[in-house]
Formats: sequence, C-alpha cells, structure tokens
Amino acid sequence: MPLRHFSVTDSCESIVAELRNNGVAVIDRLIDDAVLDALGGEIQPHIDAEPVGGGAFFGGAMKRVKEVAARAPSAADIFCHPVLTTLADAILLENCKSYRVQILIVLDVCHGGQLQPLHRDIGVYEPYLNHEPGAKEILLSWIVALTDFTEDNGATRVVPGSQRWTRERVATDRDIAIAAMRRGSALVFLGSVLHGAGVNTTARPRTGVVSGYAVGWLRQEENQYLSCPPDAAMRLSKQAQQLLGYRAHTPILGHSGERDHDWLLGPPKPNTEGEGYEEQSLQ
Ligand SMILES: O=C(O)CCC(=O)C(=O)O
Ligand SMILES: [Fe+2]
Repeated sequence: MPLRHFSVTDSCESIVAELRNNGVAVIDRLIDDAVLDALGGEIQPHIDAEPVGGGAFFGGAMKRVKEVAARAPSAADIFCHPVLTTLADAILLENCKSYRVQILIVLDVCHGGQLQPLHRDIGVYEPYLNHEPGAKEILLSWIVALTDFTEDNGATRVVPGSQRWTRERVATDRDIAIAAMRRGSALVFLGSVLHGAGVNTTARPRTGVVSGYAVGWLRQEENQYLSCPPDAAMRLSKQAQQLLGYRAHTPILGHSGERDHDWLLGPPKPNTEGEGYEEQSLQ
C-alpha cells in the first residue's frame, strides 16, 4: 500500500483531504537544511549521551532524547512550521479552541532490535477516553526525518485508513505502508492511525523528531511545564510558548493567577476576574 507524498508547493487543502481520507500523508523536504543542521548540532550531544534500550514497546534498540524544546531551541522552527500548524488548524480546531504540542522527542532507531508494535497515539488516553472510529480527532501526530528514512533503517510503518477500523481488526502486511522519505520530510498522521517504527538493519541510526499536537483540553503526554520550564520557554517565540502549553484553552481551563490566559508567560493582564465563566455552562 503506497503512501501519498506531497511537495511544499502543494496546497494544504489537498494534504488535509488526504489526512481525512487515508489518515496519513508525507510532505517531502518540508524543513530547510539550515534548521535541520542547527537542530542536529543542538541535539547530537544528547543523543550521544543516551543509552540504547527502550524496552519492548520501543523495539529494544532505540535512543529517546526528551526535553527537546529546552535542549534544542531550533525544534521550535519545526513545531511552529506554518504547514504543520495549518494542517492542525484544519483537523483539530473543529474539536477545540487551541491545541498544544503533545510530546517532543528525538528518536534514534539503532541497529538491531525488533519492530515497534503497531499502535495508535491516542492509546495513551485509554481506557479513560475511548475514541470511537469516526469521532472528531484529538491528536495530529507527525515525525520529521533528521536522517533519510528507508525500509532498511527502520522507517515508520503506517496503516492508511486504520482510523476507521474497529479496535479488534489486526493489520496484515498488505495493509502496511513504509514511510520512506528524505531528510527534512514530514510524516503526518491522525492520532487514530496505526503505526510503529521499523527495524534498522544498517550500521547507522535512523533519527527523527517524534511529535504532534493535541486538542488543548486534554492533558499533554509529555509535561512541557517541566520539560521546558518558563526560564527555557522565555527564550522561544510567543507562538512556541503558546504551543508548548503556556496558554489556557479557554479563559478558564488552565488559567493561572493574573496571567494573560492567552499567553501565560506574557505581560500580566489584570482585571480579568470572572472572564469566560459566563460562556461555559458550569452549573
Ligand atoms: O519513530 C517512529 O518511527 C515511530 C515512533 C512512535 O510511533 C512513537 O514513539 O509513538
Ligand atoms: Fe506512535
């Protein structure tokens, strides 16, 4: 089953249509070399310091670097990228007022190891939130390749259309597509789509930024207030701060003190007491 590849000159509408239809799309060469080089320089020492491991869910031969927004400020150029946020606007804003970065890690698939089990990223909310096939999406996941992704080096395996499957249905080899893509490309998929990392049989690691956005009323998978605390977040743009979570979802969901609910690290905005409550049915 082939995956549809788009170029940066294709319209976001056509990519959104593919996401709604097949649940997954690849955007070739989305991220500039300058950003990839800067991010590589910031993150490589952390990759080098990380042990290979990861347990059964991660196939046993992965390095996972966390706290990426604080350690590698260039990552903000990716999670603020206008194409990624335009796709998230289309997919998620019908189910929330704003969305946040769900998780931001760099994942190195190293030689050896096993297939990562196929999974849905929305699985982190089960059994407390059961997302039925066809329900409005709560997550839009993406993986940006920092090295080329090939079938041999552990490119992500993904199951187009699986957002509509019943939870019991098991993918066969014929259902699975390999997200082979060049460095700088982005694999974008609905949080309800089955996927997992492949096995790396080559000598060199396969490196990717694994991330996504979640509707702003859900708890983030990675606690960005600790992974990228205010001191580190202050070095990033206002948009990056808001996407990391320094923004309340509505004036009341996630508010703090006298802070501006829309930009929690911005200048204080007093006299907003009670704002927003009248719009919510809290009885
Ligand atoms: O890196 C990959 O190819 C997939 C990783 C993944 O799906 C995850 O960690 O949730
Ligand atoms: Fe995943």
